[in-house]
Amino acid sequence: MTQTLSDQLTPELAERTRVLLRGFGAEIPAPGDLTVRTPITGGQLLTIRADTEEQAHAAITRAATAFDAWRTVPAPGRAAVVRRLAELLTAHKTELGELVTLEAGKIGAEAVGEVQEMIDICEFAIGLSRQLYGRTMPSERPGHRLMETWHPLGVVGVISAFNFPVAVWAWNTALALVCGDTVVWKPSETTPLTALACHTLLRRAAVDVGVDPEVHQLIQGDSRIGAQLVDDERVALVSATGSVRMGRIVAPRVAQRFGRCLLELGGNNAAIVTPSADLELAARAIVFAAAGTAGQRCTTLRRLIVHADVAGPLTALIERAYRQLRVGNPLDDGVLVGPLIDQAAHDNMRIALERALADEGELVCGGERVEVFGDNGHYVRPALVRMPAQTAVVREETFAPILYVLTYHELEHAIALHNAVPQGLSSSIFTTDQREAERFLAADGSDCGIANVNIGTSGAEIGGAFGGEKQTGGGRESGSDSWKAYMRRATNTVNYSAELPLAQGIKFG
Ligand code: UN1
Repeated sequence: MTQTLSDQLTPELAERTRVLLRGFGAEIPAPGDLTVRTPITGGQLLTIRADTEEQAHAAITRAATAFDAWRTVPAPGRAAVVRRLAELLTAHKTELGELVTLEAGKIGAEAVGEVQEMIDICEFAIGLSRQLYGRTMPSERPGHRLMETWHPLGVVGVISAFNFPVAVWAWNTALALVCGDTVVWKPSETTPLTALACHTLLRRAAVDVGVDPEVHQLIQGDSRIGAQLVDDERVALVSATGSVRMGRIVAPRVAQRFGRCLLELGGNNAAIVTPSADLELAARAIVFAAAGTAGQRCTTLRRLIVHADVAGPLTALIERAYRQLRVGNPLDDGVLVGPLIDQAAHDNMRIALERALADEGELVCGGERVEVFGDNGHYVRPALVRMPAQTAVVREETFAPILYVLTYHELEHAIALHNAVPQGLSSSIFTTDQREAERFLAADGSDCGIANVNIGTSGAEIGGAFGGEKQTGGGRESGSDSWKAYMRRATNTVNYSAELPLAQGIKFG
């Protein structure tokens, strides 16, 4: 029955995908060797042709050529294309959200939220275009001025992941464009159609405001195409989002040619819940952070470190919420947990759960497959697992909805446990005790790039810098002064006197 439903649904979803693509003004790609599936049924939406090595090379050439003129356009003028993109995104918000749901499996609210995140970063970038500030410093020499200026960097290669198929591209692209860079985008091979939609909208925005559309290039394919961006000397910055394994390949290769890298790799995010916490609030935040996006955010909450005195009641609250979570077709209203991206994600979840149980973990609830469309699509109930210790499997990032619960007695021990993983992206503490909150945010508190109080680990706003430490890769994207990664800094000393005093008081001749 459900199997049949999926057989009927897949062609409908495929047709809907074509309608959406046409609505963005995109051409339906010619059939090719890359199969695009929807995680909703696991069925095929379209096939597309992956780019060849020559095509990717030509795209980088076009971006490098466009850069020559683009870098001389004043930054507020460059913002015009980003402003127009924001307008188009606003006009197509629902449809682009729907395409994200079809291709990545996100529920509607989260998919539209992702498009909103794109609009937010566009607005940020537009304002930023008038605030690419350099400093002036007092020169030690009379009649001299010392200052720094920020200049466009060059071609930026953006490698993005399936789980935020459009927002992370927008973080990079909106900033890169106002900074005067051109962009070559290699999206995940799992989500090439949302990429095609964004690429089409951006090119349209460029044409609408009289900007050379070649400032943005899209190349499609697997990691071999990505490797071209990594190795091409003309790509000044490689901004890559993905696994630690991918980062280990990308970073040394870019460093080898003295290129720059901006890495946003895995997270293994934890929340500490202290006895003073508002448990109802904590439970709500925890459920969204751990089960939202079916556990497939890099900011997903994966470890809960709870004081022994409140572990019982908190786990009970989370368990109750988990049992009520509706798992199903992300296109249906009321569904909160959509599918995992593919079979491999499902296998990884199963293996992680087996390992956790072998480590004497106790499954509180969840973890089982949910048959939404029979054998098709990989739907699971988010799992809650009580762990006696932070074993190897807990220290790894499994990109699926598993929340491990550990207990502590002393806050110092909780912070030590919190930091005893190789990743360092996001973190939270739930407490109403200011001392505990400040202790967590202090230099010897959370070692992550993001440290929150009384909110979950996921769902960051664009205004702050986004990224993390240790194996997360050290990069910062999005807000604050992350733009500096997309520009080069020049230090300028100007002598407006008729003398030639040397620095450090040196007399020469
Ligand atoms: C990601 O999962 O790669 O903070 C990005 C969040 C989102 C971005 C996640 N704003 O969860």
